Amino acid sequence: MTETRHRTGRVRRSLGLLLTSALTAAGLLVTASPAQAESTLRELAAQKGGRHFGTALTVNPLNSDSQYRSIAAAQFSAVTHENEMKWESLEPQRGQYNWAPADSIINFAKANNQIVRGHTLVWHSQLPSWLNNGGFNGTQLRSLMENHIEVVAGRYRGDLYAWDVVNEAFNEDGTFRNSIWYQGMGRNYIEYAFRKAHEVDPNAKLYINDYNIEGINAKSNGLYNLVVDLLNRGVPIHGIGIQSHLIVGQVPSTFQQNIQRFADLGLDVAITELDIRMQMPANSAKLQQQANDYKTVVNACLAVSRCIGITVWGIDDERSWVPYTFSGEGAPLLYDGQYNRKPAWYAVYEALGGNDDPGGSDPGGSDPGGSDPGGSDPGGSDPGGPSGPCDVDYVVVNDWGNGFQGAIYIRNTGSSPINNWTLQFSLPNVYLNNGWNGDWTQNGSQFTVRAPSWNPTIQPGQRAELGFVAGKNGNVSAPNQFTLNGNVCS
Ligand code: 9MR
Repeated sequence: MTETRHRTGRVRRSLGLLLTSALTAAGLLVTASPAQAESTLRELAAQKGGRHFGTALTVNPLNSDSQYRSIAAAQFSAVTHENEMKWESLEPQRGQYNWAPADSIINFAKANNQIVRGHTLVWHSQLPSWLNNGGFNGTQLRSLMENHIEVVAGRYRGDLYAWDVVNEAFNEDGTFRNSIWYQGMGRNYIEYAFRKAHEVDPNAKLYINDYNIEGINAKSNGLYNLVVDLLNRGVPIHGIGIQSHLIVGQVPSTFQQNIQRFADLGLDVAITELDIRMQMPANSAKLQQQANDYKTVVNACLAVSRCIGITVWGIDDERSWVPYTFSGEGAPLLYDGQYNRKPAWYAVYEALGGNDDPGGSDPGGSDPGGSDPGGSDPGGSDPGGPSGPCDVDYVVVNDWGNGFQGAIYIRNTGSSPINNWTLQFSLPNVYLNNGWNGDWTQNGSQFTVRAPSWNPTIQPGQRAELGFVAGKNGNVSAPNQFTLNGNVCS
């Protein structure tokens, strides 16, 4: 279940024209590419002070979809059950427990050396109807809650790194949510829950978790005041879970400062449910903004030593909760519905310190990026021209026979910014369907990509990442040559 570690379908331009052509003609391009290690997100996060990079999993694709499983294992070092550990999932009828779905995710995590965040013990939502509609009084609710913690945290004692003991206890204005727990016990339910969880699983890190607490605002202030009070009274609370269900272009400017103020209380902070949604349809500008937003969030966490990890709320856009909940919104995650890496994936990769060019795909059960549209050398015309301060990598991300997805990385290897660039190359037998992170045009086999207006400059040492989807008519080879503003790139 380990990820293939070479870059499939990747052409390193610096292999040289002759060698590339010869290998391409021989159909050996993929196997002849130097096998280079590509860091995974989990490895990179571990190198950043032992942080985790996690995801939420659901049992259905996990048990039926080998590509989902493969990415889950390869890229992530922490796992949260998206729904399987919630009270209604575990105890749908009073006293009748359904452990199998939760267990299978735990077993997957163990097999893949992943930590598990337990989600969640005490919440107002996804409660079984026997509990919601049971008409219980405060004393009964306390005993039901403490019994639930005993049974569930007891069963998984030693398996979990952390528990979200209490989830979503606050209203937006910083007052306590009027949940059945609050109605029955007032704010004391929070203290009771933490004390019981600590008694049952003394080694687990105990978190309070919430959304819309990313920036400094009324809600995060309410949480802050509660936590100060709990700490003053010796309640065993160890961490703040900042869910981070965000909207493209709206990462709060005080995110890092807010993480820091909780860390300064001596608590761990984790980003527990990160996703960044957008109005559909997605386009390249939104995807680029989303990539920048992911980078901002990762950087905010990395800047605070007690921000110990980041979990994204799912693997791919198609299986995300977002489109089912916010009408007209979607595409919030790092992979699209076909498990292609999005610009956000690369942004996270770079923010975590990845500096070897990653390949274009995560090989799944069957390697989707394993076939290169090789074939005969197209013998593209050589436009000549001076060589420029640029290095271009061309990657076949995915090839499905009559079409493929490609990525092109343009690195500025010079010492001054490259503004308003134009990239040109020849790609016979290909017809463009869609290109992103630039304005793409095709004239016969000649392709031109102009810098997008929202991101016209490549700074020295930085790179621009372009993507495209194209149909093909016959054999397709990697372009022989790229020019940037008329200069030939290496
Ligand atoms: O992603 C979960 C979705 O599948 C469920 O239908 C939903 C039900 O409330 O819960 C979602 O997960 C939530 C998480 O447990 C707590 N924070 C907000 C998450 C998104 O709603």
